[in-house]
Amino acid sequence: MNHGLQTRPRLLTLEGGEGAGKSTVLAALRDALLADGQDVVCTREPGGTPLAERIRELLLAQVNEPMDDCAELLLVFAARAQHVAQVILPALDRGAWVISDRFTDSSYAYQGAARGLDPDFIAELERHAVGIVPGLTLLLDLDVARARERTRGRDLLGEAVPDRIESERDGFFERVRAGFRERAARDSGRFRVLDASQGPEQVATAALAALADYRRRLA
Ligand code: Z5A
Repeated sequence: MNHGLQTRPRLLTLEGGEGAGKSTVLAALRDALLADGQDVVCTREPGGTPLAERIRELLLAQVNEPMDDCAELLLVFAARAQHVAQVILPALDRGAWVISDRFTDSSYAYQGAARGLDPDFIAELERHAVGIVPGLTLLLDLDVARARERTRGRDLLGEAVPDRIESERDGFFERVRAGFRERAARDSGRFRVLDASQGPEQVATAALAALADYRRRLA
């Protein structure tokens, strides 16, 4: 499945639909690694560098012009190429752990499974513009109705206004979820699927157990 790609064991990624709790889990993983004296870099996609964050703004802005699906895919990969070159590879090369809130699996799920773009084309971009895969990916799996409840609660608190992608219909997010689950099933050595419908503490405990198990296997 990883033809032409290099697995980087210290690259950890969090994946899942909106509101699955990735940011919450990322903080728990970071704290555990820091407590163990490790060098840790936390980052996110789309974004992670000033230029890539500007591409993120383009991707998420609600503007009065529909974004072409292929333009969306290429923007996501432009941001990722910059992120990998400027942040991820330098950190990995000095021996740090990198935890990224989303990475290439999101492109297969959102632009591939949900938008319907050719996964072989995505794989081609991955080979040329990214070149690496994480050693461990935690998929926070949550049904769409529950994810909606969580993000609606946050929006009502005035913390956020739905962006261009969040404004998609439920069918889109069902396809995103199915896309992630299919990738996890096909690459079970790299993925750990966590039940994200549990409370934050239980999800964090499961994520920490997955990390501890992974580190034991690496040692
Ligand atoms: N995108 C793409 O299309 N292609 C790509 O290649 C990439 C991305 C990389 C921005 O990503 C968008 O870019 C995203 C996919 C697309 N669009 N969507 N949808 P993002 O990661 O910035 O956006 P997001 O996934 O929507 O972020 P999020 O809503 O913040 O999700 P989260 O980080 O997984 O959740 P959270 O912030 O930790 O928690 C959300 C809320 O739920 C918050 O109020 C928490 O307090 C609460 N929460 C968290 N965990 C729990 C549990 N366990 N129980 C109850 N409540 C909880």
